Amino acid sequence: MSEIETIENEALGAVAAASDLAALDAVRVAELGKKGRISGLMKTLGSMSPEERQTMGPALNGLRNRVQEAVEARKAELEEAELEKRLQTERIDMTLPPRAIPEGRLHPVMQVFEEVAAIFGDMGFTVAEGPDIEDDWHNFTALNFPEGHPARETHDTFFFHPQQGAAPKVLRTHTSPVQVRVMETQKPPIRILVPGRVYRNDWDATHTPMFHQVEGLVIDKAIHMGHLKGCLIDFVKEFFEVANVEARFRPHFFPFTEPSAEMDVKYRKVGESIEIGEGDSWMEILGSGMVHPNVLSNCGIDPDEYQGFAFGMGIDRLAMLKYGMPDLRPYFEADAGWTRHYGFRPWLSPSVAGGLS
Ligand code: 2NM
Repeated sequence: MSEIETIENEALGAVAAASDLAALDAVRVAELGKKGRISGLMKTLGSMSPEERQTMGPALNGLRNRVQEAVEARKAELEEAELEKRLQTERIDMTLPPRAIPEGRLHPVMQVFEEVAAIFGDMGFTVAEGPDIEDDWHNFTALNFPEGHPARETHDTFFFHPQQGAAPKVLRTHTSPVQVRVMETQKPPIRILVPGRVYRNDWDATHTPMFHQVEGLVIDKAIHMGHLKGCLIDFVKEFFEVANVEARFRPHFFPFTEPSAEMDVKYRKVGESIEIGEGDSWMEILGSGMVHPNVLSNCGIDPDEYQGFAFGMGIDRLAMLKYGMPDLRPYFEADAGWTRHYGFRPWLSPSVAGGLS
């Protein structure tokens, strides 16, 4: 047997014997690699006589090609076997029940949005929304904050860089601009509820620069303070799930309502927790009033034909009160432990008839 035949038998034997891809690659390197045996033989062609090269050249090329083909074929075989093995061992039985999977929770603020919307929804309100970035008209001027009026300063407004000639855009400081947009485009009767994020440049133990509000607006021909009181007292009873709520309406000032009133409710402390409705102390929970005639005319509604009431409340503190959360700061820290503890199961939509929480 010639040397070439011996090498070929040995090489093909080693290829056939390789039992996995790593072993096969070791054979390939030993024979065909830069320093491999067959590659070494190929290098000797240069120093042969032309006659010798004429026979050895094709012989060595043939050897190299046959070994290369054997390696490729074996590689395909081993890869196929490896895939088959993985398909067997990694097979999943889709009929098995799932293992415990991590479950997302609804943030208490979103839960309270849904609860408030359910209560007012039952009274015939629909939810309206609008942009977080507002212009000066919708956030201030239309709402009876005159230009240069000190009431504008009390809002700690975040301003955008002004565009040429125009008053700077703002991050809305309340959701009232949405009421303006609705009044500008819809004919009364209007009965809307406006939940949303609002922004003020204020950051301490009880204030965050972004917080959540719900405001409401009712406009019709003969709406009066009695409707305002009845509606809001009913709301507080439903929200805190108590039969009795003692409330008082205390005169206040807002540029967009006249008269304006803050609503206080009685409460008592029981140990660490707070019970709303009755007790020996008053707590302020929302602001309200009869929509100012200037606001109505600014929005294209005739104040001699229509009037209405509006109200607004901070949702973050309401959520703390209802669900006994002692601290506002974890609201925005995305701590999974906190959300597991205080969060709500998604998809269980609150309703007045079916239960709020
Ligand atoms: C409040 C308190 C009182 C209010 C007024 C209006 C509008 F657009 F109709 F003029 N929207 N919201 C309002 C009234 C908001 O928040 C404490």
